[in-house]
Amino acid sequence: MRWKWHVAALLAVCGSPPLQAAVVNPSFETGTFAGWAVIGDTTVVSSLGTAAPTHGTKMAYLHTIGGLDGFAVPQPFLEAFLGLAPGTADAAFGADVVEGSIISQTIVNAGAWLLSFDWKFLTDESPGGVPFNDRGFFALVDPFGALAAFATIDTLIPANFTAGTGGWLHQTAFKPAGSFLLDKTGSYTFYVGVLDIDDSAFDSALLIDNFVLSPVPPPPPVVAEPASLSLLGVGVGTLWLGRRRRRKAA
Ligand SMILES: [Ca+2]
Ligand SMILES: [Ca+2]
Repeated sequence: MRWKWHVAALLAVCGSPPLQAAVVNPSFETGTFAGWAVIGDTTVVSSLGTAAPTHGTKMAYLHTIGGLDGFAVPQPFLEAFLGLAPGTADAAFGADVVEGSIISQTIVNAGAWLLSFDWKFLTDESPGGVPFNDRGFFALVDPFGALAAFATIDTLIPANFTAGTGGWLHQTAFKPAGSFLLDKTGSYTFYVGVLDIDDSAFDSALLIDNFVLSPVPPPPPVVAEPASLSLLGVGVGTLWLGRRRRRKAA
């Protein structure tokens, strides 16, 4: 998938989120979207039915309905927010994007870091249904405007779902979305959102929490292979026996 991202255009459209060397408000514990750019219907909650934050006491809640702090917005507004050229969201997502809600943040990167977070997808669509494959998505855009990582959580696999909560018919587990590499120097922008696909008759939602930037772990230390260890053991044993013999002979 090749997306044409225009981060500069994005910043012009939705205002410039502050640049920072870490994720600001990474677990939504302020109870707000401080540090984030948002579009659509987004809010911060302490719980949703039986669903609880995976870190702290707050989490982000995005959905494709209207009525909380705003309304899910149609495709042209999503494209502007994402820095996509008008009319290109369908090609970018490989589906008929109808409406949605997205949050975003920009990080100034130096060195090599892994970005991770948790998400839970909830839907009134029937899991396994095609079309109407609503989805949550994550997109990471590197300092050169290229798509560096992309992940989705969607309705395609019924086995991923249990009975829903918080007024939703179906839900996935609240699980890690993955670890995404930032290894170029400069500004990365990442987006997490939920999209209504094909129509707006049945809605979907996304719970998001616990953004963490971790240093890329160093390569594991080189350990001697078992064969080498046994050879070393033989050598030490021989040496010890040799000394013993010499001492006895003396
Ligand atoms: Ca939290
Ligand atoms: Ca839908």
